[in-house]
Amino acid sequence: MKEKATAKCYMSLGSNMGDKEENLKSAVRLLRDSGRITDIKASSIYVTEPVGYADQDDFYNICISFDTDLKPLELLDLSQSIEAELHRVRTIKNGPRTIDLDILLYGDEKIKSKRLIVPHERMFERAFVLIPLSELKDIDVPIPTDKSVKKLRKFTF
Ligand code: PH2
Ligand code: MG
Ligand code: MG
Repeated sequence: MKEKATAKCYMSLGSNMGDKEENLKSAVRLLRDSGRITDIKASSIYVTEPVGYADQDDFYNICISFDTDLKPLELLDLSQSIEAELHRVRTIKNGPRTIDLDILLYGDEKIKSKRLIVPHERMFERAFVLIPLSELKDIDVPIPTDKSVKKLRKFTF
């Protein structure tokens, strides 16, 4: 049988409400359990100061890489269904959330549609994205970074 074409993707995940580490684990397990995502690799967990809206708890952030046969908008749909399942409620823009899944890179595609922009528009200015991502991909991380991003421990799911 012909193998389905897959793309290598990178995602940033963040949580700053409830059991943050468990929220990250649940999200990665739900991605895996979709059956459409293979070869998941995860960075360490980082504790990061909120960027943007400041009056909220610190985040736990990770990055993951994986292969998928989902098309970009299908991957976005899956991410948003996982956010809904983990009880993310959208209130304040950039405010507290149980889980946020952001597509950073999808193969080497450049996408500008109403729902999705890839590469993620703000990824190159965010230390909480670039530092975990640098564990998975050879990229330049600008230093010094503006906000505190501290490695906490290895992440397993
Ligand atoms: N996500 C945001 C806004 N600010 N700050 C940190 N430290 N980590 C995040 O994941 C984060 C943020 C919007 O999604
Ligand atoms: Mg985000
Ligand atoms: Mg998001």
